[in-house]
Amino acid sequence: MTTIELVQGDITRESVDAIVNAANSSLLGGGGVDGAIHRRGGPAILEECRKLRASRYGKGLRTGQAVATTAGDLDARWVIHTVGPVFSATEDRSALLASCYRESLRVADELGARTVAFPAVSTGVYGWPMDDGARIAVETVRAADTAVEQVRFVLFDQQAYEVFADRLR
Ligand code: AR6
Repeated sequence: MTTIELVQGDITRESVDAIVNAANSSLLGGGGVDGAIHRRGGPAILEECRKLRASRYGKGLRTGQAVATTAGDLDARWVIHTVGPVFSATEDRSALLASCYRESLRVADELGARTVAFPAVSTGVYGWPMDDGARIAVETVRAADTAVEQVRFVLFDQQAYEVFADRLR
């Protein structure tokens, strides 16, 4: 049984087994939550991302997939990097967004992580509407077959927090 918690704040401040990063396929960092995780987590994360690119992800991590690295200086054991889909008004990409949550939990299970913090994947630079992003996040985690005991959605602002809170009700 996985319990779901909501927190408003900065995900890089969370103490959990694994923090999920809304990355891009290059795995080499970016803005938003990705930039914040690399800044606070320090160079060890990027170093491991580079090694992953050299060994397994030369063409990049595909949308909807997830892979783990060290969490560097963060108060977590691992960062799980996942690549959300860019929102499209003409094409339904929600299965890819659901895959980000499912695959991240699958990787968490492989690692033996029991507590996992997620940001609202794709709802920033990638343009996904918060309400729909929250729906997919909550539905997918609720339906997941996982040994993770606690999922914490960490929402950056009050508005995102309220949208997730509505979805959880
Ligand atoms: N803690 C929690 N949530 C955050 C934080 C934080 N420190 N910073 C931002 N958010 P985004 P995406 C929220 O843009 O849409 C990057 O450049 C933010 O308000 O980080 O998946 C990557 O390298 C939003 O609700 O990720 C990719 O190129 C949510 O996190 C691209 O952006 C996701 O916003 C991925 O875009």
